[in-house]
Amino acid sequence: MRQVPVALTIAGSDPSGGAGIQADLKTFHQFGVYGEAVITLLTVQNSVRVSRVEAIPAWLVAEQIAAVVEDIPPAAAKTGALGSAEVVEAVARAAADFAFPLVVDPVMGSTHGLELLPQDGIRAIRELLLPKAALALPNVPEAEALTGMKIRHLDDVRRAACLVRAMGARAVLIKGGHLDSDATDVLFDGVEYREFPAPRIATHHTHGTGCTFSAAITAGLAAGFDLGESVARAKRFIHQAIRRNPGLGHGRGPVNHHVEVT
Ligand code: PXL
Repeated sequence: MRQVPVALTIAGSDPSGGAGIQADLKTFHQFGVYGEAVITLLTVQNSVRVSRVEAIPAWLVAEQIAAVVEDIPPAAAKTGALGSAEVVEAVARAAADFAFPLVVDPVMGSTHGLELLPQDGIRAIRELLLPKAALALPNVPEAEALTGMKIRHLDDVRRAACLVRAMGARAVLIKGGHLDSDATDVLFDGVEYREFPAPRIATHHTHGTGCTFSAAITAGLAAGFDLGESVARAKRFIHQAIRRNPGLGHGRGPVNHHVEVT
């Protein structure tokens, strides 16, 4: 019998510790989950700027995944920034053999605007990776890039969730953080729409919010919670993590990965 749930992140490095694999591992740990991390790209960044993105070759990403999965297979995995169409393709190929759910966070740009995935990578996500996803969780700009539609209201969000699900993801959660209204997320599993509302918090310390949220969902799945419960727990966690941000950095600082999991 396993003593501890295991989760894997396949994502980029943020040396400032707020986003990417660093955020994922801290979140896994806070949820009582043992974390594994396959690195897909390196960024040079702090809370003020992202000045460089260096991709890791696809074969090296594939070798890392194979090594950890053969030895300590996770109970759930997530993807974050993948950096190139070739890496997306390598991850999709590996995922064909995954015996555990894959959460796909289709990261396209950093909070500061620097590109973390080129156009052909977006197409590869749509065509190769979404069909392998137990859950895809785009934010509004990412959902717009995937579907080609303009999203303004909650009605648009529901329609976009349906369209992204038609691309092959078993469930879709569109994050409302970029909407003008409150930060309502919409989950569509093919049967029903479920809304996860949250009041907007007035702060610019939101660096790594998406990574932390998807890692929290992945940790919940790894620990055996169902999808709805995993999303609800993750939503409570990220809301508190933003609200109680530690105020670090001279720019857009990180959220608080130490808040209680409830
Ligand atoms: O939040 C998107 C994201 C994902 N991965 C890495 C990042 C960022 C945003 O800055 O740096 C490595």
